[in-house]
Amino acid sequence: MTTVRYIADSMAEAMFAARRNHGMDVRVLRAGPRASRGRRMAFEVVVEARVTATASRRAARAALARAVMAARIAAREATGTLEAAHPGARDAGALARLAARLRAQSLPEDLVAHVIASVRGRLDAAAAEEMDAIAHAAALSALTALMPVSEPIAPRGAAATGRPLVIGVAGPTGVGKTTTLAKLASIWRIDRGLRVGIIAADAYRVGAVEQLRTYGRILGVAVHASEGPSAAAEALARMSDRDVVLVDTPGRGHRDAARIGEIAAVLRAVHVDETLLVLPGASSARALEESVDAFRPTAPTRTVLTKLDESEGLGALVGAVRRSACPAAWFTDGQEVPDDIERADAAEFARRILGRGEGTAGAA
Ligand SMILES: Nc1nc2c(ncn2[C@@H]2O[C@H](COP(=O)(O)OP(=O)(O)O)[C@@H](O)[C@H]2O)c(=O)[nH]1
Ligand SMILES: [Mg+2]
Repeated sequence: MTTVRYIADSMAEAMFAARRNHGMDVRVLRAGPRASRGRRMAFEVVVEARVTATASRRAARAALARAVMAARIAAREATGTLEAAHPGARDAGALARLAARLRAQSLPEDLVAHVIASVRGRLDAAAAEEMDAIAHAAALSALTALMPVSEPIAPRGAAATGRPLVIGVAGPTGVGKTTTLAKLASIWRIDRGLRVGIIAADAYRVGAVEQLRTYGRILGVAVHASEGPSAAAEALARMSDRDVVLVDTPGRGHRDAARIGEIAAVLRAVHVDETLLVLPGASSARALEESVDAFRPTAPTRTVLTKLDESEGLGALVGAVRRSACPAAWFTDGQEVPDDIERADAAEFARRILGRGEGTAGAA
């Protein structure tokens, strides 16, 4: 058996490095303080080195990044071509193929009409052989403009503000709330060195608190469980020295108005600065709309779009985000903590809807 040793100034850092390279369920053979070298205390984690998919995933990501760059250049060139083009015939074929692609991606019908109208205006001026490329570029810019996005939240630290930034996470069951919270906690704790706290509010489901405590242990982040609004407020009071406190809430069925009211009461009790509404890609347009409406009492300020890797109908999310009136702040596209999260990018989302390949030609 091959083993790998991680040595760091803190247990959390050593464990984090090990999990980052070997995955969340790596076998830990030894973890603890290390005979001190000089005056500094060190910690070590020894894990079993199995062949993991991490390297190939990195390679795939790099390839994806190159493909995105190529698409970006192609789109820019297509736009340039359009500007230089002379008036010509309209191409119903390119528009029909584009509309079919958008419908296949569950973009709401009114938004399909909007995109097609914008594209038609630009095709009027295009030559026949470049219709699809120009339709693709025009659709890309029309779709990009339809998706509201915001900068991700960047906590400034309690020293600057005198209190923790409090961020609630709400949404239906199983959409990725707890996973997303762990990704954010990890980024802020490990990458930015902030003091992070987690409150597991109303975590009635067996295992829900345990899931958070596991992340808490790995990240060196305190996790307090609480039941009801006043207990949540007490938990927050115990974390007043933190830079940022994340409040996890249990999922509720979107028809469960009473329970959603309880979640809203908890979030009010801790005076949240922001509430993230988590919406999954792998969900129907109808279910997403119902969730957006049902969770309005929790007063969300931004959306997080999860499970983009599992969805074939991303257009439905454009409709849902617009309906919520809360811009998207992050996208997630996998289960891996903390890797599979990125800042929301409207152009990137439009590209995912249209497909990254050869334009709209083969898309229907
Ligand atoms: N494929 C994929 N799975 C995810 C993503 N985010 C979370 N999950 C998985 O979805 C399941 C439910 O996640 P969890 O965070 O417990 O959802 P919660 O009930 O909303 O807190 C877990 O198996 C996660 O690993 C994502 O972006 N992509
Ligand atoms: Mg959860």
